[in-house]
Amino acid sequence: MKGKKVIVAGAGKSGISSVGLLLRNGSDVILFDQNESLDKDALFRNFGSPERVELVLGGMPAEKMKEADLMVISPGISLDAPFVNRVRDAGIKIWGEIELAAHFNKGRIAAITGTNGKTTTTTLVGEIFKNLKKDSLVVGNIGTPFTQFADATLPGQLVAAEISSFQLETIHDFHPEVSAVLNLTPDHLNRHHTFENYAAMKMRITENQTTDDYCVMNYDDPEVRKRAEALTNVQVVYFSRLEELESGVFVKDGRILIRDGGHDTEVLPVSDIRILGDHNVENVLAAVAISYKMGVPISVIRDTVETFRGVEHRIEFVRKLRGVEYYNDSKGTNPDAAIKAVQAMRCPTLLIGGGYNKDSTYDEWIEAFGGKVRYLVLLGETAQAISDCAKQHGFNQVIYVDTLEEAVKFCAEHAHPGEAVLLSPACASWDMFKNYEERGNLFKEYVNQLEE
Ligand code: UMA
Repeated sequence: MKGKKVIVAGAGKSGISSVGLLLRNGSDVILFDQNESLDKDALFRNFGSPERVELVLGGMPAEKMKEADLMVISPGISLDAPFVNRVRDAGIKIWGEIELAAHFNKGRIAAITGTNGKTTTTTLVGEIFKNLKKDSLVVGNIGTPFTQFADATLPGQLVAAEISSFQLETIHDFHPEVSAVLNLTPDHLNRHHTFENYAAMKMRITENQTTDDYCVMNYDDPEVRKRAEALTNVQVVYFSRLEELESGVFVKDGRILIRDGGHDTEVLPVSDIRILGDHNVENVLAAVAISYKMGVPISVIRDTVETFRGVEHRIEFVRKLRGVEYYNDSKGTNPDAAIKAVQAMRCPTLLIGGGYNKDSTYDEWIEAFGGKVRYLVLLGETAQAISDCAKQHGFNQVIYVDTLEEAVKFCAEHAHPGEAVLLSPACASWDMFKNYEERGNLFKEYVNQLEE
């Protein structure tokens, strides 16, 4: 990278972190973002050598392209964007932020993808790694760009990486030692157009793996299994919540077992897992399989799983007020994730949903209400579409609100003791918020402001 000129597209977390890595390693950077109203001074404050960064906002001039050797693209930018096509046509290589990180990485990567459960599984794997080696890293879509640390990694250092379909679109040599595909259901169809494209993008996580490597796959998910059966370049390790496997990680008589080379080892009873719901049992099974194949001793895996309490914004208990429990599931950014949350509720629930439009369908989510949802309180771009869908399924208790604060107030006024209020939007947050974290944090703030 020394002496190269690199365009970094997108000045969000990934872009800023990529610029940092490139500067540390001797490149000059053109930082490009289509948003003309970004605060230039604030952006430059992120960089140690700002004189080696040129900021271009709005449009990408042709002469800038001529100067560049490479473009590093942020995951939020679609490869269909017109400026990306022009860069490609100009013969400039395009790497994703993960590919740039992989180029510098010396650590041992466990890379986790799938539609849902990525963050929980990556967090748990990261905790397991940290309990074995303090210098282990947790990076990727989870919120800490890999490029922040990649060039400082040491041989053998353990890296737990959450990897999204957006990030996999622009890998070339990214090569995890253990990969995992947790599940596959439709998501991000506005970006990937079809489920087949989306699933194919997720499967790219195995693209550079070899028969010395492992891919941890969900045996119970037909879409994953079908694709696992077609894999020849890597050793597949299955996990299953429902079936006893010939080899892999599975539940038998309420206990989690690892079966390897015909030998069974008990990890722990399912009843010792502290995170709610069947989907979380699956996340634990995956994390056990991943850590085991990365060589972590079972005692370390067991001790970590026993004490793991889950992640923020994922069916997160916020507060109990006048007998009503409030849960923040802002990370429920697609119908499948939201189904898991509503299924995990054990009492009548006032559900807050709606948000950015990803062309999802909401039928299965509404069907999963199963008589448990008393009110569906809707906000954001998708409110009308969700309401229409709910009514088609005979669910009429729909309320529209303009703000999240209004949604919380409505629920606080209408919930009875013994009921729950759940923010689980089934949609991304980008229509009204910066990200799901901001949405979840605001929800918690409004809930905590409710008076006793
Ligand atoms: N931008 C453009 N043109 C575009 C789109 C965006 O110029 O067409 C610019 C925006 O003006 C903005 C910047 O790009 O300034 C934002 O870049 P980004 O959207 O790639 O966001 P980052 O802040 O870099 O965050 C990204 C991930 N975001 C997305 O994939 C949309 C974060 O995942 C990730 O945590 C972070 O990198 C660190 O790796 C978030 C996410 O929602 C959590 N991911 C999706 C999901 O989980 O479903 C995939």
